[in-house]
Amino acid sequence: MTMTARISTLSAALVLSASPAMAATIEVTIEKLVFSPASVEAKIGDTIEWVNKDAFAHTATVKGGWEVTIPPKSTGKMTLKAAGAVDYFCRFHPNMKGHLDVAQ
Ligand SMILES: [Cu+2]
Repeated sequence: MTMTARISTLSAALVLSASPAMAATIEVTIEKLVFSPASVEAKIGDTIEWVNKDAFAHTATVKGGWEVTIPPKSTGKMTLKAAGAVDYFCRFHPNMKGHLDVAQ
């Protein structure tokens, strides 16, 4: 690929990511009691999909906020509706911690 082509591909990607219509689904894997990646950058309208590879249930729980249950060998989803930084944990395994940075 030429340098010019690389630059135009990059700028096209930046334009697309700036568009509110381009909502993404961001996968967070849970394996052996760990959220991975532990920290995620997302935008309002994006969906977080937790994929639980463990044989027992987990949750993504925000103190005083929302909670998503993720059954064993299954998935749980949530669409982000508010901007800001959010710390979450698993209700059953409080040492499991995750973080979302949600941009406007
Ligand atoms: Cu758990």
